[in-house]
Parts: sequence; C-alpha cells; structure tokens
Amino acid sequence: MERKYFERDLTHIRSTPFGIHTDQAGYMPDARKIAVIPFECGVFEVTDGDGRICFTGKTCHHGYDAASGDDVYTADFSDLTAEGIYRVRAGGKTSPCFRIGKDVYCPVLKDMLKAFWYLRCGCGLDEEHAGEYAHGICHTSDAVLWEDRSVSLDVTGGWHDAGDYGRYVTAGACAAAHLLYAYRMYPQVFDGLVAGIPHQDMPDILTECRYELEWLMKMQAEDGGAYHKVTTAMHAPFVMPEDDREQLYVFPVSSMATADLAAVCALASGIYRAYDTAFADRLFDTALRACGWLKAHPEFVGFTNPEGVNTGSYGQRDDMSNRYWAWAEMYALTGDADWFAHMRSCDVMLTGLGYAETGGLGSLAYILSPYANDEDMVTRIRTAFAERAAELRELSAVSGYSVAMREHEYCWGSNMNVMKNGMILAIDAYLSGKAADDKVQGQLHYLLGRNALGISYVTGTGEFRCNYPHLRPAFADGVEECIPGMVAGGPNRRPADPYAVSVIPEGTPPMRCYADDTASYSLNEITIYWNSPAVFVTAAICS
Ligand code: 9MR
Ligand code: ZN
Repeated sequence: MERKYFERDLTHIRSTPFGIHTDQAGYMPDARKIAVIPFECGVFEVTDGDGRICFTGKTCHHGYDAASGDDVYTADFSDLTAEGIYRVRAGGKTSPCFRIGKDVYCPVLKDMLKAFWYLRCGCGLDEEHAGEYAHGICHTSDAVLWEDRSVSLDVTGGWHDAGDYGRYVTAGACAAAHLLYAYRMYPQVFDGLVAGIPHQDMPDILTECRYELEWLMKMQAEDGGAYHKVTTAMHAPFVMPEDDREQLYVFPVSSMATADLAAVCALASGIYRAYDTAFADRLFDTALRACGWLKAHPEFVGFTNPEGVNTGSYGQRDDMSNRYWAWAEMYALTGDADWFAHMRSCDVMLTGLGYAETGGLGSLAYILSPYANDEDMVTRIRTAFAERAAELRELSAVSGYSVAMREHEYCWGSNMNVMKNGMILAIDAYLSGKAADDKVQGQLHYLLGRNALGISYVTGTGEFRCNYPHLRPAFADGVEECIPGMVAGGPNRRPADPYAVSVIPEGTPPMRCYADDTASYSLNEITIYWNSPAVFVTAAICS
C-alpha cells in the first residue's frame, strides 16, 4: 500500500543536539579552521577521539549576524594540524565530531557524484553498486509528443531531475556542464576517483555525464531543436520510479533547451574526444544541428506548462544567456570567428552559473579555450569574475558564518546559491593561478554544517545531517537512512509549500528557514543542479 509522506509523525524533526557549529566532514590540515559558537564564551578547547584536550584558545567576538539572528563568537584552531577526529568544546557545549586530514572531502565528493548514478532513469540499480537502494528499471516506455499523440519517441535515459521523476533539458545541461567543467579544471581530482558506479574505461565522472548526454541527444527534434522536457502530466505520487507508470509526454521545443543542448554537447565533444571519437563526433553533430536551429529561430521560444500539466516548467523570460553559452562553446571548440561574432553580440551577465543564467558557463568556455585571443573579451570576462569574487569575499567576511550570501539569496534552492558563489570564488582563484582559499572553503563549510542550524545539508555526511529530503525513492524505499550524497535545497525565506508555511514562523531569520522533512519541496527537495555545483566546489578545494 502506498504510504503518504504527509501522514508521518513529525517527531523526527530535530534541532541539532550540538551547540557549536563546524564543518562536519572536517578541515584539511593547512586550512583555516573556525568553529562558530552562537553564545557568549571566552575560551574553547578541542578534544580528540579519546576526549584528550589537544588545543585551547580564546574565542573572538564577531558580533551580530543578521542572516541567522545569532550573536556569533568564533573559535580559531587553525594551528591544530595533526590528522585525527575532534570536537570543539566551550561553555559546556560541544560540536559534532569532525576530522582533520588531507582527504576529508573525498568521501562526500564521491557521494555527491554517485548521487547522479542513483538518480539515473531507465536504468536498474544493481545491488552490487546500490546496496539497499537497489531498484528496478524505470520509465522505459516510449513517450508521446504532447502536441501530437500519434508520434512516439524513445527518450529513455538521463537523470531524474530532482525529488520528482521529470527530466528537463535546461536543468540537465546545466548540471552536466558543472560536472564537465569540474573535470576540465580539476582533472587530477577525478582521474583516480572511484565513485562506486559500474566502471567504464574513463574517469567515473565522465561515465556518469555520458549517461546524461546520451539522453540529452535523444531530446533533439529532427529540425535540430531540443524538446524542453519529458515528464508525466502530473507529478507522480511518492512511489519508486519503476512504479510510476503514467504516460510520458515530450513537451515542445524551446530556444533555451536548444541552446543549452548545443552548448553542453560542444563542451562534451572536446572532452570525450580523448576517450571515444565516435561519441565526440555525435556530440559535435548534435551541437551543430542545434545551432542551425538557433540561427533559423533568432526569436525567443519560451516554455510554459500547458493546461493539465503540473511538472516543472523551467520557464525563462529570455534566452540570451543560453545562446551566449552555445556560441561560446562552439567558438571554444572550433576557433571559428563566426561563432565568436555571435557570442560577442549577446549582452548578458558574464558570471551566471545557473540553469536560467548560463552566461558564466559561456565565459568559462571562452576563457579556457586555446582561441581566447580577443583581449577585450578576455579582460571583460576576467574582470567580471574578479569583481563578483571581490563582492563575495566581502560578504563572506561580514557574515558570522563566513557565507557569501545576501538575504534575498536565501530562496528556493539557496544551497545552490551558496555553491554557485563558491564556484565564482574558485573560478576567480583558478584564473589567477591560485589555489581555492578559505573563502571557497567557507562556502563548503556552510553546506556541511557550519551554519545557524548546525546541520549538514548533504545526506549521509555528518553527525547531524538532513535525512528526509523531498525525494520520491528516498521515501518509498522504506530504508531509514537516506541515499547518500544528496544536497538539500536549504533555507528559503519565502517558504512556498503548505508544510513549510506551517512550520516556519514569520520573521524567522533567513538562514533558519529550513526543516528536514519530506513534505517540504520548497525547503528540502534535492536536484541535480544543486548537487553539481557542490561537486565543482569540493573538487576545487581538493585540487
Ligand atoms: O529549482 C527551481 C526553483 O528555482 C524554483 O523556484 C521552483 C519553483 O518554480 O522550481 C524549482 O525547480 C523544480 C522543478 O520545477 C521541478 N523539479 C524540482 C525542482 C526543484 O524544486
Ligand atoms: Zn525513471
């Protein structure tokens, strides 16, 4: 019998049993190590696994932190560099345990990468790799065109987008691009990384992205355009994916989806050529045909859900940044001046890294390309990243939790904003030939527990972590421990689902507008494009 998630009792919603907030994965030996103490205290100590005191220090009064409503004291134990397991203690309270070690982020990086494998559609997850999360093959039937039900298409494959079972081209292209850039910029992090997915003859991150790319290519219409999404008409109930057997529909072509398809295929073509030339050729051909469509359709072709459909819409008001990204990737791959002329004609925010503002991905394409020979463009891109990074560093310095966030960024999927900001800081460091510094690390520390709620927003990581995301299989599988490596959306100062509205009192500081409950899609869903920037930032830190 189907269980209903909203009928579950709420006793599992806990606040942290710990009073001091740290990154629950831990800190690298040479890193700046700060614990946040949200109450007045003068001294602190750090104890090891046997309870022995290894470090003592004086706290610093940071002051009032508006995003959390906390009066913040910080405990700096950067000088403690010995590898081990520790807790910070002060004023009768303790932190969760955490590690100091060179490889502290390896497990969470693997988990966050394997999360994509767990989200695969049209692919059974075998017990050898999935353990108790194994399940049967899902969504294998042909889908029909929404606008002409007599046409059926094979669009199996790809990743489920999120807590729902929809597959959306713009979201998928964006997530795959984050992963591909993570690989491109920090290949050494991934070359030996074993994610625990069925291994193929290439780094696991590329195997996993290829799975999405194969599906993305199936979403191309004959005229080169990309269908916007494939979903059922209404979101499935909270059942396992293989038990969602409603009719699948392929929705009309949009110019954003087409541009994103062109962009990600061009990007991937360059990367996969070293492994599989036939695949690289197919990717290039897809990109070229999508660009043909874009040229033939200079107008914006948006998307809104038709009557009777309630799955995600990923609507946008314009497609300029998507086109910019497509032209930039084509130029970066081919060096053909025509693509550059197209790219330069797009007036976009040069640093956007999300599914709606993709300008930053185009900028990355250009700046990393061997053909980046227009000084004006190079300067504009470098300056844009540098200026945005400077703003973020300032925000991070002001924040009691060292998080580079403005109040309005605590919105639906705020953890994506934290991670996108981390990406900007990492990209700026990369372009300046520097290592990812403590400002980049600070964004990951927030995600992994150094936040006002003291919670790790990544399932499976940390002593106090989210465990009840709005994620259908995580509920329906009956396994108490959630599938690991899923990044929750996080605090949203405008709770937008009935459950969230009922549990978040008005006036709650933005960083606290969160509850770890399956019912809340506006606070606690997961998505592929919230995981992907977290993979990027973690890779930058590990590099
Ligand atoms: O991530 C999207 C978020 O920015 C929007 O505010 C929200 C409401 O429109 O939709 C989110 O996207 C959802 C998508 O439409 C369907 N799959 C789940 C996504 C995450 O909640
Ligand atoms: Zn599926």
